[in-house]
Amino acid sequence: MIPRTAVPAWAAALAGLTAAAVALGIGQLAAGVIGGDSSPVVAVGNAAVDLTPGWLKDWAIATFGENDKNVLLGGIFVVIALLAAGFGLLSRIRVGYGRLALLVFGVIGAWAAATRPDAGMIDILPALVGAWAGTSTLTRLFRRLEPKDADYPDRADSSNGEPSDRAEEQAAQDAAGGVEPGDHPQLEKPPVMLAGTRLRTIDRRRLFTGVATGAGIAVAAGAAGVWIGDRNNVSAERAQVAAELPKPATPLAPLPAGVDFKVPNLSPFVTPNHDFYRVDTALALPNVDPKTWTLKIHGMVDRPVEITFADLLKRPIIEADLTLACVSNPVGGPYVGNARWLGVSMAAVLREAGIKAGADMLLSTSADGWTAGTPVEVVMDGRDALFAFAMNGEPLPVAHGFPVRQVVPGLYGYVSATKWVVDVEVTRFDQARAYWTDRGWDAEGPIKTQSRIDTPRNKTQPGRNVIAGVAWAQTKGIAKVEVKVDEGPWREAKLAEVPGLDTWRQWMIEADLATGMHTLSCRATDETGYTQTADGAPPEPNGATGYHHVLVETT
Ligand SMILES: Nc1nc2c(c(=O)[nH]1)N[C@H]1C(S)=C(S)[C@@H](COP(=O)(O)O)O[C@H]1N2
Ligand SMILES: [Mo]
Repeated sequence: MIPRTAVPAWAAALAGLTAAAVALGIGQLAAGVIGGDSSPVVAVGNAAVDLTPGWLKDWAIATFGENDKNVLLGGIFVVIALLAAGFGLLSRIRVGYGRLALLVFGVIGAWAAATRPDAGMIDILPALVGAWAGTSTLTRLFRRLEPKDADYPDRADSSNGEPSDRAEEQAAQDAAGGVEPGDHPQLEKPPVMLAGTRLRTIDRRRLFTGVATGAGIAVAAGAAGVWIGDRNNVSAERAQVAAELPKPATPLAPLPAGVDFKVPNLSPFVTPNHDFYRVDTALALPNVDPKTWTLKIHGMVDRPVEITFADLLKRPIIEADLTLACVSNPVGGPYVGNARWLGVSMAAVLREAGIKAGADMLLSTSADGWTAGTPVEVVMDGRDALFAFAMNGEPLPVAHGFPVRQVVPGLYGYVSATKWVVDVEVTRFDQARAYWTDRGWDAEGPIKTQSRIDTPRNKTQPGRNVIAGVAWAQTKGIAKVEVKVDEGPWREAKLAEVPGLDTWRQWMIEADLATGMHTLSCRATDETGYTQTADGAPPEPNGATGYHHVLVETT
């Protein structure tokens, strides 16, 4: 049987979209009032991130870089819009179907919100309240869409009518009071829509005022929700930490002037916080209040320890220059940065807890449920592994782990640099698996000796050129960087000074480049005497290798 599709498809789709917009807006408002990160869209997005297979995530990071989250959110909105239009079309058959579809969608949103690691039962409310608002919008809009006018046989006849049918139906509608001639006093010929085999009219003005009202409610509620939600953010707490930032027990000497060649387009030795690369799985940044933050150390320990933020700041404070690198960084890529950190020795805290024999892994967990597995031995070997709370003289930016994160020299971030860290379980590699280990990456991730050309990158002028970049081999130190132009000899670059072994090191060299295309290559040798391998490997499963080559054109 052909459904009674009296409502034109575009109008039904528009009603569906409006209903979904109201659902999202009201959901956002509820999320703002409740607090936390329970916005249904964000929850669905986070669940999508977690359910995404590793290879797809790697592809997204490689393709969209730090924009991957915006692309994902954009994609989620597109999917929601398509579904919403579909729900509208479904409602043409029966409004109840559209309502049901919206409710199911709300339940999925509620499920996504409730299963976030930092969620409580209350976090199901925004999605459910939103779905309820959406279904009621849908019903109202469809009520406005009910055809008030009968067919216009005179028009239909000229196209493809079956006059007798139509006359019958006309009579039926008249009998049911379906004709309200007063509805269109201003129109001689009301808009006529072709729907199914019948011609129908809808009252566009009523529809559009309904849609406009819905859109207004959606925008106002959504904006209010975001505004209220923002009050939960921790910028005030961060400012307070900034005002009381403690001093290190033994402050580092100021950085030597020679750390920075100050060559244009060469990465500065210290990466400003706002330029520091960001890689994480969080769609909405966790807002962790230092006043309620605690860090639990438990598992294979003699005495479980729980530390408050105030306790942490009272411990001996260590200052360290160290370069963080992401395992996803391709050769020549941007996911590496250097900062001066303030923190507390992880080893000291762990010694206090007393690590039991046989434990070889520290499974750290963030406020949003992400995990990293770090070798016990690495953290205890005397390097500056920190529970860090400051970066370049400021409390950690929220995006970089406020109030506390781990940083461990010599390990890629995915096995060590847990942001918003709240829990460390002392365990064993054969008993626990961390977030990325379940997604195709190695359980252990020592940083590989690497070098990168920062300038020139694609075009330059002929003649004398400065070629410059950075190289890193944290905990080992960079001993030598060599540069090659086309098939010329490897020439040793000049190295900048460094404050220690845990940071990257700038290098530069001058070269004469004739007009045309040139391939520049670089390779680093660390203080152990190891020269980075020329063999190319992708980031997965344990870090990219190969020389960085740059093709430049001199014009
Ligand atoms: N909570 C949390 N911490 C995390 C991650 C994450 O996804 N969630 N990503 C890790 C990875 S893969 C890297 S490379 C570093 C990046 O730190 P940054 O964003 O401060 O540069 O954080 C690590 N810490
Ligand atoms: Mo990473």
